[in-house]
Amino acid sequence: MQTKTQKLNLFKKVGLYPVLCPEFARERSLIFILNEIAGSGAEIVQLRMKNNSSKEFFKTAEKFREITSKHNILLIINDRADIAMACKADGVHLGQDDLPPETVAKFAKKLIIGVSTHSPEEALQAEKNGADYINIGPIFSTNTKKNASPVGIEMVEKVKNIVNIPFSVMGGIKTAHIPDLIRAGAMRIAMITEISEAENIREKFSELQKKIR
Ligand code: 3NM
Repeated sequence: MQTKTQKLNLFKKVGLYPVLCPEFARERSLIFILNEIAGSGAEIVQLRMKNNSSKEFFKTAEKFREITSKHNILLIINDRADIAMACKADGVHLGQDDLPPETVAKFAKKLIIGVSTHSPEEALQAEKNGADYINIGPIFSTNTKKNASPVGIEMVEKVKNIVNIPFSVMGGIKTAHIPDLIRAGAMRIAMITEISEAENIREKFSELQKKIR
């Protein structure tokens, strides 16, 4: 079992950050997609299940833990610190309406805590409240998260100058956006549909990894 510091060191090295949800999988199972990216050298994966029961979420999380452990992949659970702890994940990713990071940090001492942020103010607040990393987004408009306005690449430049914790970027990011995002200072690029809805997931994953590294 790794310490939180060891997990955070691995997190800092992450380039591509795939997020898997059943709704954006083109009818393929999440386990199939996870195996595809695990075989392509994934370093991290986030499991996001917004429309399933707690039991279904937990059962899938347990399977994810088994596979990610075999491949030394960091496992982050979306929204649910309880499920993250129950399946022995490496971290939890919290939205603005989930438990606050400072609360989760009190009872989940070994979890990496990520927080979704949508403005410089939220980014600063998340850092102050004990987030280990933040996500900045949505960078571009996306059908995956329809009710949020895009913040643009300018937000990356702003936030990177004011926070000291690592950050990822997400939202509407496609392969062609990567060079501009890297130029703006983004080192960790999170994606749902560009990866999970790709015809050939392994091929897409390798292409993205090459662009990021
Ligand atoms: N959260 P895609 S953007 C789930 O900015 C989610 O907090 C975001 O999906 C945020 O890569 C987003 O398919 C959708 O656009 C990301």
